[in-house]
Amino acid sequence: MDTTATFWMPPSASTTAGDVDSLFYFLLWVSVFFFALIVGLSILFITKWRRRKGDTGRLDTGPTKNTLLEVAWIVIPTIIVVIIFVWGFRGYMNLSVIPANAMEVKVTGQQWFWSFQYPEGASTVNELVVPVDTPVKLTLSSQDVIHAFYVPSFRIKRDVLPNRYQFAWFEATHTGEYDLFCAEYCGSKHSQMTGTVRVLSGADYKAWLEGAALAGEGMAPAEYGGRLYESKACVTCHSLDGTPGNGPSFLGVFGHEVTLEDGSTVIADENYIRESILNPKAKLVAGYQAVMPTYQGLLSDGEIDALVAFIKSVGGEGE
Ligand code: HEC
Ligand SMILES: [Cu+2]
Repeated sequence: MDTTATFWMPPSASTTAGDVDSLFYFLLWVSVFFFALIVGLSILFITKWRRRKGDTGRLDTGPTKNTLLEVAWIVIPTIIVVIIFVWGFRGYMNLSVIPANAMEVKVTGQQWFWSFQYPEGASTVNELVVPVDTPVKLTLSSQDVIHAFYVPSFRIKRDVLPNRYQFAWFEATHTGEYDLFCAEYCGSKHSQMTGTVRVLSGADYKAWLEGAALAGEGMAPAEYGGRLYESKACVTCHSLDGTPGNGPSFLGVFGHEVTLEDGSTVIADENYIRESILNPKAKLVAGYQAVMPTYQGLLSDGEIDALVAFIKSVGGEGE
């Protein structure tokens, strides 16, 4: 199997993709064949037996019964439909029955990003990192509305619902980067709810896990915070240049007075920032909706410190 895209299909890079594709091509060519047959015969009959000049207007009597023909048009389509059913059902089972030795990744969808938690404790946002040639089980859930986890190159798509777990699995056959989409309209920034699946060799994956544990080491906290601002998707709602988005801009927030929904005010200090990240609904900024997801469990203390340092650095204190 090769990973190049075709006219009809994106690259195929999972163990189940080949089967999905062959069934698709079978359906496609069966449809093309019958389309050509039916339209071709229609055109032929229309021209051959059209009313000509001098016709009296009475219909000729044709054959009234042809048992062989009738049996053929019942039996042949039935066989084709049964083939499609069996083929499709086997493919469906294949996609639904998760191999027992699969490594497990927890996937969370929320407006408007994906987050991933790995068995070893690492976590990522909008980037799923997996080893090649290893079955991966995804346990999917949503923090808010219905999303859908869709990786075209693996031919998997699964609805992601609040209040219950959904499952999907895949085994990547090639290293590389593959697109990840949300395939269920989930609000104003649905189209930006995209990401990447990065498939690494076994050794690179181990190295990545170790690197993830050391992330931010040797970097100034504000610089590391700037990375997290992008990698943890704060960037989708908070600008740095003063433009309000779904959330207030970070420009000049730190050290200033913030008016809250109930009319009271607070000074945006370290504790306020920290609380805003872990428990966004505790103090709502006036004029904004409570759409910020909690990052409880998604960010370590070190990461929160870095984000606080970053927000401080964005035209903060008395600029
Ligand atoms: C889905 C959109 C969204 C995302 C993603 C998001 N926020 Fe927010 N954030 C908001 C909204 C809306 C508010 C204002 C309402 C509130 O206080 O909850 C807010 C408020 C805040 C505040 C208080 C700001 C102020 O002006 O008082 C901070 C600090 C903050 N967010 C930090 C973050 C950080 C750090 C991240 C990333 C780790 C992040 N947010 C991700 C939507 C978002
Ligand atoms: Cu979505």
